[in-house]
Amino acid sequence: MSEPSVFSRIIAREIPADIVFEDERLIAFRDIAPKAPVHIVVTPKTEAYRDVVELAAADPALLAEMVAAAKRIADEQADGDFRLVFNSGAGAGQTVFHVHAHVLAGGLEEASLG
Ligand code: DGP
Repeated sequence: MSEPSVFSRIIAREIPADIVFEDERLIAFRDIAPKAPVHIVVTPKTEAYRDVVELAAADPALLAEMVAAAKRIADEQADGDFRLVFNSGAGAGQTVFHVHAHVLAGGLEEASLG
């Protein structure tokens, strides 16, 4: 068995985090190194999926729950608009191989990707 991921340790309350949402299948907490005024990590409680590609193939309903949670968080913490980022692979900057979404919100107009 490999070590639990840092996110599993947050779920187990072994590492403190500023948790903003939790239900049976998901947890969401403030990123330790925020890249936007609102920067929340949304992650499944299961550590079964490394990245969004594995999650989408295995449990698309859980992926849809993550998107719905992101929208609720953006409604509560900002004006409802948000950017959803899934880093997939080390070459894309993924450092925690327990699938998660970055919800970025609040004053992103200056950092538009388009
Ligand atoms: P990624 O690079 O996509 O794998 O994103 C991992 C994110 O997780 C990164 O933005 C920082 C965040 N993170 C890592 N360790 C902790 C932690 O212990 N607490 C919190 N709140 N966030 C963490």
